[in-house]
Amino acid sequence: MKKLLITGFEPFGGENINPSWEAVLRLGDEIGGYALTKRCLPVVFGKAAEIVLDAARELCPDAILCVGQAGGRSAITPELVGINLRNGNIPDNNGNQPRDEEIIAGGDKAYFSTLPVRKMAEAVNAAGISSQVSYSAGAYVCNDVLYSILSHFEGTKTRAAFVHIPYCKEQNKEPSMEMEQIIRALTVAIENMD
Ligand code: PCA
Repeated sequence: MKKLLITGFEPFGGENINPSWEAVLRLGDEIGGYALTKRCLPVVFGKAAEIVLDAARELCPDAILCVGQAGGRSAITPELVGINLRNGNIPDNNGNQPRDEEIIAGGDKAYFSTLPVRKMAEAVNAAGISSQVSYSAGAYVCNDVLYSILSHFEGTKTRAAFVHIPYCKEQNKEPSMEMEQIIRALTVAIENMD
């Protein structure tokens, strides 16, 4: 069976939960021919990516899918691109707030996701859950992770992508999505990664 490393994040920005980890935690252990290994990441620039890369060194996964909360979005949004930029509108959970810094000094400006994000978004939509490809993962910790893993695995067989999800209903913020729908959407996305 193929191996998928899948991650969510701890809460940040004053929230009590992060729906990304809540959803990842509730995913089945095997989906679409992949055995899932799950990790919860800190919302800390640099550290989050380090944990993904350490886990990947141990696991040697065929694919890596990182999931994060994007408050304000109403759809499941697989990210097409990670950019070499760190900028925090709020401090991370360690109090760092970089301003227009590079993630990798002198690194390539951007990398495209190596999993089929458009196919994944279309499949989620076809399952009746709103989804569209996003062309910006922002410049906060999620983009930091996406850029770092795409840079690290460039030219290798390990494919990677990032999926942003809306708030879940329990957070009492709008727009939001039912947790069951988020779990279903991630399941369908994983079933359509090949
Ligand atoms: N969302 C943030 C970081 C952690 C998360 O779940 C982001 O979009 O960068």
